[in-house]
Amino acid sequence: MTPLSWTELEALTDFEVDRVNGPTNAQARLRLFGKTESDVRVTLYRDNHAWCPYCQKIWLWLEEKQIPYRIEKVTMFCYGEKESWYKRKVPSGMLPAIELDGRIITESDDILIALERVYGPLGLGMENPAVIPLRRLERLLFRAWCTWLCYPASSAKAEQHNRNQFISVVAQVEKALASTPGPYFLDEFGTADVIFTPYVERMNASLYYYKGYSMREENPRFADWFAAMETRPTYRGTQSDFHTHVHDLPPQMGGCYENGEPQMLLNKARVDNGPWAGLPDVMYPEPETSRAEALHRVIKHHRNIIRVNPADDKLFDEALRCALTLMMTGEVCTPPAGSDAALRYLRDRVNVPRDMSIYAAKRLREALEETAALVGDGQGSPILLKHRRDQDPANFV
Ligand SMILES: N[C@@H](CCC(=O)N[C@@H](CS)C(=O)NCC(=O)O)C(=O)O
Repeated sequence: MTPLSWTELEALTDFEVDRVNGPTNAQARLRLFGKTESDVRVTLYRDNHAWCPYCQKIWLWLEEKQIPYRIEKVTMFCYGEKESWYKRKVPSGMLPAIELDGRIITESDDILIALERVYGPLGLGMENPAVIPLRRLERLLFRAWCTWLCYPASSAKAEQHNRNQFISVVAQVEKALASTPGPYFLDEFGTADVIFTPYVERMNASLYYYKGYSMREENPRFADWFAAMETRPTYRGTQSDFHTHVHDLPPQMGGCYENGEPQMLLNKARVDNGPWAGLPDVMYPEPETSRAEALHRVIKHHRNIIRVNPADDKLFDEALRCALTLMMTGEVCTPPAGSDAALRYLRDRVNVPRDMSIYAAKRLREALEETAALVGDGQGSPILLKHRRDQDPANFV
């Protein structure tokens, strides 16, 4: 069959969310939580793609506390040129930063402490004696993760040693989680949970893909904690997927090293080529709106999506509509010959939560892959490891 036109596709989605007052989302520039603009005292400077872990920490905290705030997006060095207006505010160019009543504050921990002074803590606060050892444990886990993931192991023995080191710190995390009756780090959800969130999300993704180790599936307390986090609409709005993280981390971390083991190779193939359903990056049930959301987001940006794709515009326009037609109607529609690489180029560049939420992205990647497979096994240009200037936001304006 011939693919639906853009107008016909548009009629198949009524997905719309209130970016300002509705659920947590990566596209908002202003968050009010039902209050007015005159209540805004905070601006959060965070990266365009929601790749920066320390930004996620502040973002999640503001969402949990429902503090009215503005969002200004800034480019990270790994994917483009840092904005000169930002360097005037923050000469190092580092993210995140906030402007609170006109005062610039950097360093995520200092930002949370400053916010607590104005708005009160989230559960137990940063300097609470119960939270301080958990903050230390988070850094210990972070270092063990970096040592395993971000340096080449000199031998199989060294690789095993780094793995054991990491697993021994995870055991301490399991113990901390087991010491409270609920799923969270302390009796009530709070700052400590927010602090662990960004990197454990990245550990879960990167160790699955580069080391064949499924943190979420091998650690029951951690699994319960993750499941509890996923009940929170705030976390769902900031949550990324395996595909996004395994490809955003190498340029940020200066490299991620595969161990080449059989399980690792299987995991890697699955994250890159699908099937994406059932990966342990998300476990809450799929919302009914996931396809409509994916369609809505692609339609909104389709001109740029087509323009930045290396393929011929007309060819890719038709191929993309074939994939969207399949996603929405289940009707198989063969794309033009030679469009397989172009479809997979997009499959590899869908980003969560920047572009859409986790299940929407799984549906879109799946439709792009199934459509590409009808005409060939051509791959898009490889995702780069040293930088990601293919993602320069300037190309998407
Ligand atoms: N200690 C800082 C670390 C912040 C940090 O490392 N930020 C990275 C991004 S995750 C950054 O801004 N790098 C500069 C860039 O990538 O442009 C904090 O906690 O805020």
